Amino acid sequence: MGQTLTEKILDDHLVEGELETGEEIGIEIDQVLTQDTTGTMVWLQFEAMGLDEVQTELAAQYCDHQTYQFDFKNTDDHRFLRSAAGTFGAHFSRPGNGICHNVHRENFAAPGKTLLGSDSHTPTPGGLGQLAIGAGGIDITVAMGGAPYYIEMPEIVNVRLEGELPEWATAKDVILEMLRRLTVKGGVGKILEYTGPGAESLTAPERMTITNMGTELGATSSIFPTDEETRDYLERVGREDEYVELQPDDDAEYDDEIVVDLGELEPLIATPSMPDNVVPVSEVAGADVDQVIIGSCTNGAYEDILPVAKMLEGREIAKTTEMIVAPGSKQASEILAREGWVAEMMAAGVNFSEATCGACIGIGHVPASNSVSLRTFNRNFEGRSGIEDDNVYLCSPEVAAAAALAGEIVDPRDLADELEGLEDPGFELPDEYDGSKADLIAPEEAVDDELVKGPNIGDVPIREELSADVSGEALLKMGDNITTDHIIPATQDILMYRSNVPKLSEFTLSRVDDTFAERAMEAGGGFLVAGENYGQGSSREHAALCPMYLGIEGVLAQSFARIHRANLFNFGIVPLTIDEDTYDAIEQGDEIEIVDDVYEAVTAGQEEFTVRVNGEEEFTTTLDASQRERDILAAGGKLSWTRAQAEETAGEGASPADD
Ligand code: MIC
Ligand code: SF4
Repeated sequence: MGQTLTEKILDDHLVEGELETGEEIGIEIDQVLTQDTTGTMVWLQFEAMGLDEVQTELAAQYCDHQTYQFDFKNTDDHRFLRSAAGTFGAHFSRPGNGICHNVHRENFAAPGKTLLGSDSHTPTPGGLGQLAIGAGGIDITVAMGGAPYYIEMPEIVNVRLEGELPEWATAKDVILEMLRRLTVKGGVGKILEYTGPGAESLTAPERMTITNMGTELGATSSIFPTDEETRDYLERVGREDEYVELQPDDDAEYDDEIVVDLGELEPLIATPSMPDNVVPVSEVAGADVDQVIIGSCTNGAYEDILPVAKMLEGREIAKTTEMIVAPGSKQASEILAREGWVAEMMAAGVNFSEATCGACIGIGHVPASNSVSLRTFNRNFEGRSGIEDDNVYLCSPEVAAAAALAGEIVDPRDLADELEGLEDPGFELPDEYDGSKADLIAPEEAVDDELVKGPNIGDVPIREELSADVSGEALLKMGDNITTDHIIPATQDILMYRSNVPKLSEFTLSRVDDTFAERAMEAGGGFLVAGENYGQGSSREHAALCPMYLGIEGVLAQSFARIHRANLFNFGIVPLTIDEDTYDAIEQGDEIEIVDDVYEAVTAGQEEFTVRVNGEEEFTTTLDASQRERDILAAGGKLSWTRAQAEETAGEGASPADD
């Protein structure tokens, strides 16, 4: 039987298990990436594990999320990260050099390689045929130490693209259409493999907009086969020799198939406040727009900004609207500046920003009260922009630019009818991505050889072994689709404590209930109760680490998002799946008790756990986990487990010599 492209890459990297859907597999990781807000924990854990040198082919540390350095704590983090990259052997990308996914695809992403990154949008270079997966920080640490990455073999879905994009429809509309159809949980447990003539018709950067935002579907990863478009992109970034031809076999068997006819797409928009609230732009046309932002790892590349610049050339944006362009990489800014496009945009009224994530997580350009913001980003979770009752829409750069010109949401096709000379700007790559590499420090150029820790860099908290008795209060009951932005927001006031877990923990779930952290501390632990898709969104392990610090022992949810579920195991919190009746029956404040010797049952492979509520009613819950995950959970998390493993191996290694 033929293989899918994903199976081929997995097969090439397989060190344990079989490629059977649902089975746990261990794969070798070639490249890792981390960024400033997850990276500090990655390296602190690297140090705590006693590791001293990166073992993967390549590791890259980016500083991209909080580059304005509002507080010395941010700058201390960046300083620590440079010292860690230098000390342990990773590439270092200075603050302002760009968003990790953009800089990585320009400099390191390679077809056929595996990439693991502590950021949920790590799958971006899937558009270049790289198998890239987002994970929690400690999974990156362990992979950098040379260990395989373990994952449940996902279903592989063939997304067959037919036809070609019509005028004014873009790659962003392809992924918005996928979100409209599948919702934010439709990709959980799946890798989406794009094929067909429509896939061939897209350039590599367009493919990367789609693979980037596959994360919003909850997918493990998204990938395209390689072809002349891939080669063309690699040639333009000066790495043509890294091209490898990769295609699924003609008789490859997929678990499912979705067909999207590109020819039928039109400009789409995700309305507040979920990326899957997708409608045609025309449906919301006429709404006043106060702010427009072009940027992010989804649509912040040179190729995404150029169409905007062309649309704005010789025009001015509406007086009622502010427009910000925040490029995904400094290289994009540099090329646009050399070509004169930055000046054109400035003349049109654009506020041109440094290359950063920034506004995407509410750091800078926070919208005004009761205002509408149109962004080319990937997430519009409520409050993520930095103001609680925000109205953030997600759309293509073309739709965003049209709104800036009109001062209201408008279908760019209608605006083109109105504005003389306004044409679909098309999609163009620069001849060469020839920006400076001054902000990249290769391991051999390292300027530090020891860790530099400012006062904000704390210790890594460690949980004790799982106990036999797990009981406590249901401290908080939440609904469906709770995001990690609810659990630990990434806005500036909170983000600066990412390296200081005791302080950061004070903000845990504050967006849902600002008394939570205090109540949890007072109670000395307890449970969280949630509906479907708990923990969707980012990879931030702090969303498990902080509840762990507050003493949370278990989460009862109808379903979990993939990365967050792994993070719960990694920090020793028991994730139990409940059905709808159980969810309905449990109230906040109820006393919960797991009626088993939990340590014994977890390690013995028991799947069903009885949960007693208020000493009376009993419900059956499920722990769906591999033996490895169970052992990690029982050990109190991945740090303790990995240390114990290392001691065991050292012990075994020592005994023959002792004899
Ligand atoms: C995000 O888009 O939410 C982030 C900020 O990039 C996160 C990482 C983090 O929280 O540090 C992600 O996507 O994993
Ligand atoms: Fe940065 Fe936003 Fe991309 Fe996350 S989604 S990496 S915050 S640009």
